[in-house]
Amino acid sequence: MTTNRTFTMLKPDAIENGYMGKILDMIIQAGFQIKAMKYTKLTTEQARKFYEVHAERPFYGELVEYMTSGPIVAAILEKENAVADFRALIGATDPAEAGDGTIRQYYAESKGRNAVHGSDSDENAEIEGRFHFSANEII
Ligand code: IDP
Ligand code: MG
Repeated sequence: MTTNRTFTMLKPDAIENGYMGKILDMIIQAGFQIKAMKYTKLTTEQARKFYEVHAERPFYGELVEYMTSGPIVAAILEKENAVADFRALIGATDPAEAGDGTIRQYYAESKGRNAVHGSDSDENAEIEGRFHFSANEII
């Protein structure tokens, strides 16, 4: 069941810049079904935990600060081949390298403030979805 799901966040820059509706529309038009969704703001503790894997990277502090700087939209998405197809839809981490028609090409500001998160594996999709949603919040 979880193999066809991925997890996303519309990041603070995307919300701040008024792209929430446009990005959600691209996600829906690309065939993803929303299985859970919330508009929320991460605490420092949540952001540190979510990005724990990057704790040793030089940008970790900046990343945590950015991800707690404003509201986000968190969502679990379902589609065949969800993880890979969603990574294709969002494009490369750095918008300068993101392909034509990708969400990051259209809406990201920079490699750090890059508008949207997408899980990188089925396993992480499951972990990240559970981090943000309890079972009764998932449709
Ligand atoms: P991804 O979001 O494309 O999977 P990751 O390498 O997993 O990229 O990095 C997680 C997040 O950390 C990125 O989306 C971005 O917000 C931030 N980040 C990654 N590399 C840099 C960097 O070199 N400078 C600042 N922030 C970065
Ligand atoms: Mg990643």
